[in-house]
Amino acid sequence: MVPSLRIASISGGLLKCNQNSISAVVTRAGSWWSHVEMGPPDAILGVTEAFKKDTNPKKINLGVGAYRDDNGKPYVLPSVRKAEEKMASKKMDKEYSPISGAPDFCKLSISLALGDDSEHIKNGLCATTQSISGTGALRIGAAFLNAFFKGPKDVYLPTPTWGNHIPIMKHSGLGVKTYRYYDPKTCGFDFQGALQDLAKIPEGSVVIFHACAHNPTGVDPKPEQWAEISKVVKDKKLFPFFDMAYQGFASGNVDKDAAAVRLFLKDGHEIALCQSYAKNMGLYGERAGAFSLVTGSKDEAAKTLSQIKILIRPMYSNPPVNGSRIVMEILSDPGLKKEWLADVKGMADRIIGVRTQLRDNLKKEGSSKNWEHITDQIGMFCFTGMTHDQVERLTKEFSVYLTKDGRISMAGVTSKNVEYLAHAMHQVTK
Ligand code: IK2
Repeated sequence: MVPSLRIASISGGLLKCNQNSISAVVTRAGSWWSHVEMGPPDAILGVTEAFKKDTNPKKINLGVGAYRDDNGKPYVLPSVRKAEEKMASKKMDKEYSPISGAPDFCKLSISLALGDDSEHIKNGLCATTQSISGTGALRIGAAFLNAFFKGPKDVYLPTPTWGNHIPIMKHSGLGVKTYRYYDPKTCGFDFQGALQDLAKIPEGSVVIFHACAHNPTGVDPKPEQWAEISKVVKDKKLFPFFDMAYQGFASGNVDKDAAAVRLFLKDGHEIALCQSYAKNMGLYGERAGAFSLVTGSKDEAAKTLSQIKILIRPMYSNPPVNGSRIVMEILSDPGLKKEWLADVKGMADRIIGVRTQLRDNLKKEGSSKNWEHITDQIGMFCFTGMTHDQVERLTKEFSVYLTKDGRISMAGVTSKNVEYLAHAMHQVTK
């Protein structure tokens, strides 16, 4: 009944209907969706939409965190190209993947995170599933917490945090609370504030950490600070949930960037872990990632994985195959893996290099402000400290696009646009 009513309303709006309620709705509104209001553009992806409409040849997009080469062009890693050539010659089928993805993909992913010599892996403590990139990993993790976590259903996030963390948690039915993280006075890590807030969290709660290259601030705890954080988390019996979207991208070294995760395991924590291959393999649109629980026993790992699969099945059934095949080609071939590690280091080094260039060019422009945080911060982003008004001027007067919080994606800065960017930043901040 209802579908035929809808067709009638579309083809002329003249309806004769015995169901008074439906008739009233259709007659009044003329359509099923006339009550739906326009939503705001996404805080990050909306920046790219605005950038595309700008006709200024000097325009720069520093909004979304997607790596660009020194010509400002999207970059496909040479190791990824090689993996794709190998895959093409194999003429693979397009069958469905298992619900939790290819078993080898899961094994290779958790090894990359925990290290090849991990005792946790050897002892079978990890429940790993492929996910729709890092976002999907977070969504699976949040769904699992909502279904099975015995403690409070609030998760604690750093302030600020990646813009999508809060909606993902809320969408999964969890509450969101925060702990201090960034200190605007120093443009650095508020270590004391974070420790104080973590110590006040109710026992048995979930706390989310960015494993490295914190987004949006580019501010990471130092190794000795992580050690103290781990201790507070242990004392307060908190459950640590790591989001590792940038392994390799911060320092250029995948082991160094996984140090916090590995330290927590060494300290005896059980953890949740989200991984993404968007940044470190440049597989943004392939949507390859992983979610893991590092549990207390082999039996727990098997049981939790069985429940994770039951949660995934109605969400998207099973993950896409192409991106995970690229990851498997690279991580399972020692020669290709070595080339990939060099590719990751190349990207991280270029970003570290343009940080110095931006800071130096601001000095050359005559800026008397302290821009040391540009080089102190790490990873894809620089949290510049610019105000909303300054960001607005940067966009309006100079066609430089960035998120309203003053975050710059350093990946969009090149040796060709860095002088123009420094000039624009100086003009709006002097
Ligand atoms: N977690 C964090 C902390 C992330 O930064 C991201 C990627 N964000 O990139 C877009 C931006 O901030 O400009 C993710 C998770 C999820 O990434 P993906 O789903 O692409 O793997």
